[in-house]
Amino acid sequence: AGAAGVGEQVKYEIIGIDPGAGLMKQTAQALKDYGLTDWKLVEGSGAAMTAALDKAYKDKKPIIVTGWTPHWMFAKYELKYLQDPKGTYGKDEEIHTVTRNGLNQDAPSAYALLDRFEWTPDEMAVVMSAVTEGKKPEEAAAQWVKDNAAKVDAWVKDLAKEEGKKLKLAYVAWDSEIASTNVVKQVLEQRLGYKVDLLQVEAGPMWAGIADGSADAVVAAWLPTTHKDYADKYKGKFEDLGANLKGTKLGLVVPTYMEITSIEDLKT
Ligand code: PBE
Repeated sequence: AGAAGVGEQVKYEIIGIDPGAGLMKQTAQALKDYGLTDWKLVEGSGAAMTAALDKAYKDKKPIIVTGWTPHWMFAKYELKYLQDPKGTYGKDEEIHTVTRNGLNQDAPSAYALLDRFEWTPDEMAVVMSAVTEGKKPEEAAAQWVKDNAAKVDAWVKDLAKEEGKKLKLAYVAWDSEIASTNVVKQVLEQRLGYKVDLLQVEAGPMWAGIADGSADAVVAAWLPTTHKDYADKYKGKFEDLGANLKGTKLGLVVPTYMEITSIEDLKT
């Protein structure tokens, strides 16, 4: 059996995530670009997507999900990205740190730490895996900070403590961002004395919060493509501190036991 029938096997459904995610917009665009008019993108959440994947995988059933790297699912399951010959999912994507305007004046040490915060997909994977295995995100992040003291030392070098000062970090409950946001919170609290609140929101409110100043910073901005609409909408109302992680990827993901290799194979 080849590609034929894959649509019927999965009921012409692609398992998506939260509707505000850039990945959802890109996938809606992919359905257009590849002429997949019969297909439906199912809205849900990151957690619902991985639950559906887990269930299908255990039964060796076909499934197509929207996926991204870094993500623990690539370590837990044997998966592959479907090729994207039309380039709908962009390339050279990075995760950026973005702050509200004026944070530099109001919380200079936090701002400097946020500017220096940068890590690798492998480092993020350590935190993500611990969370998947049942650790609380806060504990997993605290453990990582403890185990990577030298790296953290460099991030906070020569920065003054700002004991008791409050800071709000907004994020979306994507597994990658749960990891990064919790690590930054731990560093701000343990090393710089801040009192950090985490605001878990959808992608739209996350960007709106930075633009209107109700949130101080996010380490969850995927640029230049995935969150382009948000970045364009709030241009001038936030500060982009650059990449905190490089080596990302987005697209349609399937278990390797499925024979299809390209998004084009869905059009049969
Ligand atoms: N993601 C994970 C997000 C950014 C981080 C790829 C699901 C998005 O699509 O907006």
